[in-house]
Amino acid sequence: MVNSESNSYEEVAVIEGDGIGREVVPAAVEVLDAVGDFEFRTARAGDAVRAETGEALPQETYDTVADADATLFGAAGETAADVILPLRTAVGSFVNVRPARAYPGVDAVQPETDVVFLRENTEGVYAGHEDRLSEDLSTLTRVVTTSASERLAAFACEFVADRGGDAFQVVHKSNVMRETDGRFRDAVVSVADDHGLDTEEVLMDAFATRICLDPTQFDVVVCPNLAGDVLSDLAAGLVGGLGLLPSANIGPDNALFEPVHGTAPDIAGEGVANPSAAILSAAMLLEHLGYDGEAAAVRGAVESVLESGPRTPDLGGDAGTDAVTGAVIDRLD
Ligand code: GGG
Repeated sequence: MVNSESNSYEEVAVIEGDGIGREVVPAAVEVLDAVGDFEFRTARAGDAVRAETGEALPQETYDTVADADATLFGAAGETAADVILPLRTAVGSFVNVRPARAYPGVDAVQPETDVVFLRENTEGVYAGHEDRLSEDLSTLTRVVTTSASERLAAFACEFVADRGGDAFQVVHKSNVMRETDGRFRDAVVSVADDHGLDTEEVLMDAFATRICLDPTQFDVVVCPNLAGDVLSDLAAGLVGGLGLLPSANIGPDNALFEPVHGTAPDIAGEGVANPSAAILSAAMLLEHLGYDGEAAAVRGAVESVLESGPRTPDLGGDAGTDAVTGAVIDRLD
């Protein structure tokens, strides 16, 4: 794929990370290779690199990601905080887009689920201000700024408008965290008002119940950082598991794509990890780079395989990662 500005192949940084990241990322790269020509730049991060070098995220990897047109990342285990958070910073990401949808043919607790979480990606409890104050006491400072909340809300308004919508839900817990979530809610609602969009406020605990009972109430859901992480994993449970959820960490000029799942140490190395979330993340990468046709072809192929192709054990099948990936490639239009 040729970058129109530099007139060279798009550079995609590839970081497998740990555990099943080493199985599902190569699968997604195979699919990208099947739909176009990319300049892949492989880089290392995670538990294994830290064990070898003492550093979970070498500077070289950070630079590779910052310089690439986009990045495909797998998963990090114990070192997640030392890898994922700086990688999101490397691409300047302020929002993590996490679509959770049920697919025909996949056994889902809630087959009508089709929700996109827009997760604030820079602050909240993820800001990293933790302290051990004594043998008995540790604390965590939760950071919420009006500017980050407004930036997320502006993205949400554009995202909703692009989908032809006129409203979104705002999840928070401002009845308890009055200052932080109150600030988040006020900023998001005010930006939506300025854009002429309606918002429905939903307390995050109530949201957890409501989405389990009837996910059709929700479409685009704007969340603080940790709530977005937890609630999207909950939604994964409604649609058939974490093997199905892709994500995009979007920044102003760069982006990083990763399956929502982690390293899955219980099945790592067995060749049975579901590659769908990583391949769907690659589809989001293609769309982000402007290759809408290729993105649609990849999504269509994944959907077709989920409906009537080989499936990995998490979806009740006995196929391996390679068989599912091969079937996706065979079904690309
Ligand atoms: N694929 C990303 C990954 O490693 N997920 C595990 C995890 O701990 N994620 C935390 C987060 O997304 O903030």
